[in-house]
Amino acid sequence: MMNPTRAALALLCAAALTCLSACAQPADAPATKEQEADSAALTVSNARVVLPPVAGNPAAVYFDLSYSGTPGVTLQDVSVEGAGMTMIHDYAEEAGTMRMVMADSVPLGGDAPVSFAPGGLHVMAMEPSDALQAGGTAKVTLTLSNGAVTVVEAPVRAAGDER
Ligand SMILES: [Cu+2]
Repeated sequence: MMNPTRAALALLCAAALTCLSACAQPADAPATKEQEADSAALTVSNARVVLPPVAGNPAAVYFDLSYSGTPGVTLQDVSVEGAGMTMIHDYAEEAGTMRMVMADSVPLGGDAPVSFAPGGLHVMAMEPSDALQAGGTAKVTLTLSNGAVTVVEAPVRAAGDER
């Protein structure tokens, strides 16, 4: 179950998105050799989509990333088929309480894996549709700052499942 603090944060999260709807999507363009190489350099493991306890609230997406491509590249955007717009969030301590904050882009590389996990970095996917059902899968698309795109099939979990 989602604890009350987390539920409150999820609500804040939903409220925060109204002013951010102008989020730019990368244009569709043919992949260059470098982008293809960088897609190959990104390994996405343990991806999962966790549905909200209350219908209409954002779903959360977690995964582990390791990256061995061009230095200086960041994770720019994550989209979830069957959900609305997404935001990359992190938690930060502010005046003694943990608050959810925007993480616009996440640096990759340096052989250091990046983990999106409960209580830390996560993707919030707004307005998850009925297409996202616990026990099913969802297509999750990760776009890097150089345009490289990686798509993974992530299992969809119910709110009460292990996150
Ligand atoms: Cu969030």
